[in-house]
Amino acid sequence: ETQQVAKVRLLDAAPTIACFRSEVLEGLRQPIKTLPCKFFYDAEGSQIFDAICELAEYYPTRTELAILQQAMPAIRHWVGPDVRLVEYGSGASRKTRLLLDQLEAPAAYLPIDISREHLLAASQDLAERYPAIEILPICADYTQPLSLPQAQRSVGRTVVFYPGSTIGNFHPDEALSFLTMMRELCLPDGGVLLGVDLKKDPSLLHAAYNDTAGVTAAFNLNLLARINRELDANFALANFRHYACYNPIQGRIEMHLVSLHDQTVWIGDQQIDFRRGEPIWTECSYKYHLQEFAALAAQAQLAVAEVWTDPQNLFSVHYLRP
Ligand code: AVJ
Repeated sequence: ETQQVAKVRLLDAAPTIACFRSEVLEGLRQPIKTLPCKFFYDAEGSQIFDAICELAEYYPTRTELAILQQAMPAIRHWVGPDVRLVEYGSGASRKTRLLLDQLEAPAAYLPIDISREHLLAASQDLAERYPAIEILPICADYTQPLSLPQAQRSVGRTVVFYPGSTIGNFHPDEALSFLTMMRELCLPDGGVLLGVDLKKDPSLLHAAYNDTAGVTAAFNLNLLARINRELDANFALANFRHYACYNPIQGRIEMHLVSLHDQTVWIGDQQIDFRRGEPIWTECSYKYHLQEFAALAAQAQLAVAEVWTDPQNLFSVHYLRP
């Protein structure tokens, strides 16, 4: 018996080790040490992130899935037939399956993710599940300019899928540029289907980023473990503490790794000094009011065609049009 394994060709533009090293060193040499959150997602980090999505405290994933499920008939109407679906930060592509199952004969799916192994596994799975859809995975840091491959089949409009409230990882000015880029991609008659986490009781937000099982802490600390693995560094993970808090003035979760002591860390031959209590800022996750987000989209010349929320108004899904 022969087993048919669908083959997918990966377009690999992943950041090199040299890029990773220079961005890490640049971040750690700032007066306020920072590390870009995109580097959370190595093979290990992507697995830990998938575990976060299953946590009782982490409401966004299941809430967004439920919203998408409910909104599917309307989404199908907005998106229409023969679409080229482009997804940024596709990860395990779990939410995408809903779309690929229920859209009207989608022609091509282009998942873009920085995490190569994760992307390949998800793409292979999708290629087997959806033989009629052209699957074109791209491994890349999508915060950098990126040209997308042509789909073989002639396709209709381009729709961008950007779930998970990953837009919240950008500062508002960066979010605006990213929205502008997505607008250009979906011109003239496509759209952007995106998830946005909403402002709410800060204790709910606090719990979502400080789960009792410590999975989010492990996700945060994995960044240091990754630097050790890939850049010949010697971070002692026990010397850093996961710290996440909601800043209601900025409207964002801030995630940090706080040095518990005065200490020196080596990254190859580069010395980095930490004071006791000094943070490395690893992530922000902005939360929006619906009107705030609509105003940001409008600045990028995107109009909210329709917006869906859950009954508790925890999370929102927007269909934006140029
Ligand atoms: C991937 C951006 C949606 O900000 O909530 C989860 C990442 N960080 N727990 C978020 C994350 C800590 C997540 N996003």
